[in-house]
Amino acid sequence: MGGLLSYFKGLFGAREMRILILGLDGAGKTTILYRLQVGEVVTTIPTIGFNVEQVQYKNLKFQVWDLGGQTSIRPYWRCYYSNTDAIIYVVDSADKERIGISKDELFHMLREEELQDAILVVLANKQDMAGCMSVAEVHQALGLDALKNRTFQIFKTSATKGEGLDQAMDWLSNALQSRK
Ligand code: G3D
Ligand code: MG
Repeated sequence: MGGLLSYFKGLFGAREMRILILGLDGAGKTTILYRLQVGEVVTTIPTIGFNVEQVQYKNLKFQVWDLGGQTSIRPYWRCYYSNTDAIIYVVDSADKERIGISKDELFHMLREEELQDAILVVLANKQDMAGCMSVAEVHQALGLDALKNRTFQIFKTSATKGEGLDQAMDWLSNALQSRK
């Protein structure tokens, strides 16, 4: 079992746990999925036409797709929301132009009935890039102070350098275990 996933070992054997990794295209989601090192990433394209990447290790299932863009397919995302235990929301901290869109997508998604109990981890990714927003600036730009009744934490990461992901996954694993 690879590096990051070892944080989740206390969850193995429990019921199936579903974790969604979401965010705008280019945020770093696929990079993070591969960093989990859980064997093969399987990409499926549902008939409605968006890519869903998935890895499963024991009872842990991670699913990834891009938010934003085409609004016509948005209703179909719902097919994937049920029984979601956690959302890892990935933000490109260097993309100041689209941070507003990222915020809108996040809050749109959090309104879904099926996601009311999901734990939220926000990753302010690409912290290695010059001139990027700090974690405090990302927090502010996403309007995270408005979150209510949500188990939530934000972390700064660099997915390509592998920095910050340990802390985030450690926190998430603990949050999931305290709910098990
Ligand atoms: P997505 O799956 O959310 O669409 P990807 O995003 O994981 O495909 O990443 C998009 C691009 O950003 C990739 O570069 C990837 O290497 C890069 N990237 C991801 N995370 C980081 C990071 O923390 N820092 C930096 N500097 N780059 C990152 P390419 O060039 O392959 O398009
Ligand atoms: Mg991707």
